Amino acid sequence: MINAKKLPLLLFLLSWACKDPSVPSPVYPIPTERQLIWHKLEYYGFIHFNINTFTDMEWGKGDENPAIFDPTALDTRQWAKVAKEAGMKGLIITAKHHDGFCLWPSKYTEHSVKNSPWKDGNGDLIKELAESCKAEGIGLGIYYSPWDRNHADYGDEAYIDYMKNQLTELLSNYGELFEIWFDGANGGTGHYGGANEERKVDKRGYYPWESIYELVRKLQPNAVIFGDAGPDVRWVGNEEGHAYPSTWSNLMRDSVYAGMPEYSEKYARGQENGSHWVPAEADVSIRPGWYYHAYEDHKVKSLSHLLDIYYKSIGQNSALLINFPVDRRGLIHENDVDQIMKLSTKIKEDFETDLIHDAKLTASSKRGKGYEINKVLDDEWKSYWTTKDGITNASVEIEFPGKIIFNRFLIQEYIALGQRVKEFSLEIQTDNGWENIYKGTTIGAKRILRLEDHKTNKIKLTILDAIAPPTISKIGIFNAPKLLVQPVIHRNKDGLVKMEVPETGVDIFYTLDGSTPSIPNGKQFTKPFTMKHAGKINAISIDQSKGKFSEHLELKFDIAKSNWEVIHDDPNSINIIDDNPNTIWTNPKNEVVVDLGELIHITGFDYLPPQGRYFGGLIFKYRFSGSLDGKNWHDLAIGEFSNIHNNPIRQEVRFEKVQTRFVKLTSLETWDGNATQYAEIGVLTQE
Ligand code: FUL
Repeated sequence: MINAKKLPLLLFLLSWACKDPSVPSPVYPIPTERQLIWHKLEYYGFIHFNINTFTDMEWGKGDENPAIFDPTALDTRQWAKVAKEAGMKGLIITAKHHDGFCLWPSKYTEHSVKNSPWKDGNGDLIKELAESCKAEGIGLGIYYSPWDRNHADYGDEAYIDYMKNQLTELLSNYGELFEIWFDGANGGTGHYGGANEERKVDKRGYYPWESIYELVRKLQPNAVIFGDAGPDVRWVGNEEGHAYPSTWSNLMRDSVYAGMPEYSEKYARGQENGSHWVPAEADVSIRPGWYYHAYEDHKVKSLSHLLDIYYKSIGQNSALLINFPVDRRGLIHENDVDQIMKLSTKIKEDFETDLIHDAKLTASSKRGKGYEINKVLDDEWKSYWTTKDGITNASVEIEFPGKIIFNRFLIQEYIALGQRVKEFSLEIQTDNGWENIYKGTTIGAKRILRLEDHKTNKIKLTILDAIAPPTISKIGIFNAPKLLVQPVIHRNKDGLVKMEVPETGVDIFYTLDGSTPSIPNGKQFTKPFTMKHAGKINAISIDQSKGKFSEHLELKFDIAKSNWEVIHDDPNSINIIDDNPNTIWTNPKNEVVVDLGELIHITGFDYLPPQGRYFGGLIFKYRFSGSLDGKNWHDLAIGEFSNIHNNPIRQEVRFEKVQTRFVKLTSLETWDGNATQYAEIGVLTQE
């Protein structure tokens, strides 16, 4: 019998037991509201377009004549459309780069579009882009270089006023901005109003960052500020676009300053015990350079490279900022558009179906109502699973009605309460029990594991260690289709042929008779083989489980260079006949002789200029000669490689069939007057 006197106490105890569990306490540091909004952007674009586009430089000196800024078909709407269609949430534009040239008609300088022929000096590129971004529903951000190689006062107090005045213009006149990007490169040689000297600044003390940040906060309260040291978003420490398997959003911010030499090594990964929330942003250009150079038209990153960047940035707790070097017309080049669209199609494909919705989830620790494990299934950040206070080790079993195949595992922490997970593992159930397939460290805003195919009906996620009870807002499981790109084929000097694809589980089929390969017609590539003669290799990548295949690749090879010899003492001269496009030779003389090892009929020759990012000595005017004995020479071709400096691809020259044993390539003139460089030279034997 219930004692009536004790009833109030019992009711109290009952209501206490049924009470909703409390919100887990935050683990500091935590993101600000503006950082949380920024986290959701995840992927946005960079535009490098400026006076450098017209000087073909990466870093302008500041002495450029604004009259050269003259795009012929500038269309900021095209930029915004490309970004939007690619899935990007905004664009950041180089309003002023190190050369000081301004894309808006700033009141405070003559080094700007107002003195250019573009729109007769009446144009305002920032305004045009702001309108285009608005029309496409994406955000706008501003890159502003603190270093200014044009300004006479750079290095003095007066320049700081100039900087603040310019920032006031940029932050007041173009609507809401989502990010202000301060570059870490600071001080060095420059024009500086005609002084033409080197100016070093004290990286810690010269810029009054606190008052600059105050100005940004006042004029753009919702914008995040990017810099090596944040304060809101930090540099990832490389320009290759990747974060790290362990990436913390916490940073010892007060120990970092812009342009510090040890930053990449010591701070770029963040720190578990970092004092401030300063998440990473990975920046990378879609081409080798940040600015447009026609000679990089054939160097736009491949789909497999871009996909790698995506998984290593967004998939490793970082935002991703991909740069488009807008060309001299004022457009994102067709090649860049093609590649970025391929990336967006592939990402959509990879995450099309989340298999987790068919599964039953069980968590080892339950906090209670409002924090159940099924909270990881929706797309709402604010709904998350967490454990009881004090529990920092817990697991989740994900059970499917039957066996599934998966190769991507996506997980997100509810970062509004701080980044917590320090160590986790992933297991699958096999006939022999649980098998570990991954052991990792941080998760953060998003972690995506790019795995091999695994077949199972049960997956177990274990949080092995965390700073505080884990708060997991999303888990996703996907079976991404294989990346089916053309195989990469390489034949070495001795004629050994190798073929590669970027993903496991993809097979290569090829033919040597010129026909298109397929599964019945073609041989599967299993190991390198030798092909010394001239011929064609046709190859495709096939995902046999799905019956899907890539576009086919046809490569023509001439005779292998196995018996060839460069007649020169320099051991590096071999680089020009090693059939490796990445090795080069710089020839102090202007001619080189190659012994082909036997008498052969040739119908032409080819020259591959150096393929690295920085090169010189490209042959402009040439003479190609042949000899039976290496002493008596006769000219076979004389001519010029007219556009090689813009487009440094393989050059092929044909002539009447002739028998020869020695060949000589003479560089009558190089494009820049420097000593001749070669990646490869070869002969053609086919008609
Ligand atoms: C660097 C700059 O020096 C490059 O030119 C480029 O703008 C890149 C995004 O940042 O620090």
